[in-house]
Amino acid sequence: MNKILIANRGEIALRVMRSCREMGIKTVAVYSEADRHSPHVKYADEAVCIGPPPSSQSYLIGDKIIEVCKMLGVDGIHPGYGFLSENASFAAKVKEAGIAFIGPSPESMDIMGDKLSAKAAAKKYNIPMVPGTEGAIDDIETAKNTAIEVGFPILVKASAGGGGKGMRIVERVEDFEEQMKLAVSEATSAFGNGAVFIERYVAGPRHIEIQVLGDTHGNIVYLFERECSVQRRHQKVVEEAPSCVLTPEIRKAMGECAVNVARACDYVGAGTVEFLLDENKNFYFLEMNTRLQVEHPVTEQITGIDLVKEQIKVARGEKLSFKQEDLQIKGHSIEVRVYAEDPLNNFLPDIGTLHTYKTPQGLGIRVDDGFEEGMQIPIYYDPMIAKLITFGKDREEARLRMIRAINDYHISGVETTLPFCNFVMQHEAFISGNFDTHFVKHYFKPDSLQPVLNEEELELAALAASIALAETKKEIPLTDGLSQNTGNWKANRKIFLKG
Ligand code: MV4
Repeated sequence: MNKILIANRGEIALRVMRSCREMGIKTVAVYSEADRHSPHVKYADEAVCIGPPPSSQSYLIGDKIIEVCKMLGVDGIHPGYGFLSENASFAAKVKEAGIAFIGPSPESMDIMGDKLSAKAAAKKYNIPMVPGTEGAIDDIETAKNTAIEVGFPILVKASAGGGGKGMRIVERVEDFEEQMKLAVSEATSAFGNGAVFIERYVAGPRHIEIQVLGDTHGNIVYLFERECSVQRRHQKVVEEAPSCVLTPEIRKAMGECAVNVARACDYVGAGTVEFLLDENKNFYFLEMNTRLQVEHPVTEQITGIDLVKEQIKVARGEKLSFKQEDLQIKGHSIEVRVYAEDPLNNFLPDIGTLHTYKTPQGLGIRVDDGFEEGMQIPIYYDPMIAKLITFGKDREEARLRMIRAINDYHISGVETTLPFCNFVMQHEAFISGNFDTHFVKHYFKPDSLQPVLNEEELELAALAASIALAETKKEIPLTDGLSQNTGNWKANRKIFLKG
């Protein structure tokens, strides 16, 4: 493979290109008119504009991207995540054009793209799954009986959904019929497929996913887990590896199940198998994501494996160069997603210009970003500015390093989720590891971001303020410690008077 086109933008396009360059492979960027000056365009060996800013007119036009490949003699396409990455018909067209799709086969994508067919495939390998209906519901009365059997509350899920889309909790049998019908009509309009099924609702679960990697020779390994429980409305906020709740035995059992799920669809390339872990540490297979995920860097940090390089080697038909026994977890890694969103304003996207943009540096810090100082954040795409990743010998070192890195990250011009990430890092539940998917809902209120002082601290602060005032005869600015992320958090607290 001599030339790879990256059918994506931003940080992931850059991240893929870096691995290509290390492998001596030429890179081609595609970009929309909104991304003309983006780092991924500058970094690539060649770059082609494929259309206007909306992704429906650029990054999602598979045929145009294939045309570019033919024009420039490209022999592989890396889809990144999002956009065309899980589009089986695009993968098939790429293959037909004689170009390698750096990802799984269209058949694997089809099986795993539908939750019911994914569960049916997994069932052959005795993978633990949440009790519920086996196929799509076609008869309300039968479904109601199943719901009574598994016990309320239950979840109605759309088979074509995923990532939380098309899910409904039903608390009482009286509500079942109405909620079911609503779920079917929602699924029909959102996915063009009204198939829904039932599962028992697992309350307060942890979301743990396993990274897998398969080659074209039938070898599949697992690269351990990522803990992704800290999320807000199905949007992951913090991810880490390893999870602090898995024992070596559960890790091995989950890893082997994940490999079997991959085997169930003859998986090739990098993929992720999602599980729920309940309070008693029982795990249940949920779905498989057939792409490289946003949070893949934490796995790279703890295993030392470049997942993009492995994807490319597998796409070239090479055998995996390591076996399961060769893999081990070294250290701990945490990732936070830095979004241009305002945590004080219900995480509303805050688009604008990055007037200041200084990234943290030093041992154990990795920043995967796709922006530079002075750039505008386009309104057309996901508002993620960067992924901030730390690595340490253990969880506490990675966590303290993350707090340091967040404080060394200077962004002005847009509000970001950095203060929110800092809140998570300092929260007792995160520190102890005792949290689940309801972390944000349970603990976060916009007030949490304002450093509130206790009585004694307030008196001291007032005293300090009066002394300072007397000395300088200048007003001391009250800071909420949030509007700017300059300097360290503690120093930034200065004085905050409630009310
Ligand atoms: C569940 C569940 C509880 N019980 N299934 C949401 C995303 C999708 N992948 C599956 N999801 C869930 N499925 C049963 N039977 C709770 C969730 C869920 C969740 C899962 C992972 C991460 C965050 C979540 C937030 C809310 C609900």
